[in-house]
Amino acid sequence: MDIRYAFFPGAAVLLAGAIVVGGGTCIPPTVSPIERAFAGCPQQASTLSVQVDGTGPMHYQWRRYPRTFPGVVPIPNSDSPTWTITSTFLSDAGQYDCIITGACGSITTPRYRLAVLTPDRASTGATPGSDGALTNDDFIVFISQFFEGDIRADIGSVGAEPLPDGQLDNNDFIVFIGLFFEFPACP
Ligand SMILES: [Ca+2]
Repeated sequence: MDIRYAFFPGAAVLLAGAIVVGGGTCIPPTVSPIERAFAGCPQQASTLSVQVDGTGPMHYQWRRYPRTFPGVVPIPNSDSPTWTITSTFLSDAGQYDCIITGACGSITTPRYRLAVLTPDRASTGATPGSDGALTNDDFIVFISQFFEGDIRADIGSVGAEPLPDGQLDNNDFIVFIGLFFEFPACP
């Protein structure tokens, strides 16, 4: 008697939930715009963000694609539509995405690019790594990054905009030269 009494209220709750979903009111997450690029300045905060529509609550998992090895690495404590690097270094340049899970599905964004707008890429002897000074060594390291297809050299897009576009071309050189001669300015 007691067991049967307890069972029916539970069944009623499940049925009510199914009606809401079947009624078309629950919308899977979508992101807009699809493609996004970001740029950060050295030792300043950089923020990546995603704009989502759909039925919440929404949960977010940002991920990073490491530059030096294959695979994708989840970023801890990143359950937010924005993810901020509190102090940005050249090593943060690269590709990121975000898995968004809503009430009725999940979506993974395309890879977003983050450029770090620093001309300080070398120390004495053209050794990679910043040293707070701007010299010929920084040109040498930037040029070698460029010709090696290193994602850290992708700092310019069409019109010499200081944003990464996945291409290594003249725009990256123009942005680098601008950063070099205006050091320490960063847009
Ligand atoms: Ca570029």
